[in-house]
Amino acid sequence: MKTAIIGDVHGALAPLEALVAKLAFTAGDRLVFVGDLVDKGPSPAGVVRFVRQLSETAPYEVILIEGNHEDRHRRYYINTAERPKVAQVMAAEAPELPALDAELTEADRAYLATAIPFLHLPEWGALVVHGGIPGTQRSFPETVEQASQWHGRRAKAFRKILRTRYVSAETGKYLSLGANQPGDPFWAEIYDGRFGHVIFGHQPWLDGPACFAHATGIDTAAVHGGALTALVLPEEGAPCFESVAGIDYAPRKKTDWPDHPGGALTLTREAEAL
Ligand SMILES: [Mn+2]
Repeated sequence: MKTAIIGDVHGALAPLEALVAKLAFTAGDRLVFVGDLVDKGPSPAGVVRFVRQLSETAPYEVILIEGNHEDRHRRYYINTAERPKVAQVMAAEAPELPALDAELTEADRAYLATAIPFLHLPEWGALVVHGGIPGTQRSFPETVEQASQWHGRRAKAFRKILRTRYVSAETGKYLSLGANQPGDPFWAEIYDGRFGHVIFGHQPWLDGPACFAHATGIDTAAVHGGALTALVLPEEGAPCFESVAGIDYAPRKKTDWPDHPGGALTLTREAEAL
């Protein structure tokens, strides 16, 4: 049984089809998406449909981790029913919200609602999240069920795992997009492995997967002229990356991207289990 975790797809349907074919899954394998199936690329609804149909028909397990882009579409959809004026403002600022909303079927929406916020991979001492781990985070739920029982401030703080990029150099605290100052580190640069080796998306890396001491970034900028990448954790032997060419479709906001760490994959099967 192998597990493959695919980075941010962002509507890049043709690269996704090519990568899934290349991964040659067999019955009993496990395919995990790190989140952000939608937005930016040419076929967000097509990607949702493709992944949903895989989950319904493939002889292997398909797991979707929730990305911040799934989260904003979910909030928009709730607002269209409960707070139409808020939805109108959101739609005016982000036309991709109503555009995708119009294309998704009830089945697609129901599938997106199965997304989970994280996945533990105990055999690898690893944890999959979309964004990252703020330096202030002191505990991590053992199960998705446990996390779903958190409410209020605790739940809100926990949702930062969908969005974390930079953290405060002094406190390790989560910084919202654009709030970082020179010297504030990308979260994975200072993450000490306290919750295991973290496999994450969210931050595109044009120079290939980003291998930190206790974290691996697998969003290789599939819609920004990079590649679509999977981290493959085989039944036996060492983990490796598989990738296919992406598309050059969405503008790159390269100015605020962190430096690529270089180096090789640090994840090993011998990693201490949680
Ligand atoms: Mn993304």
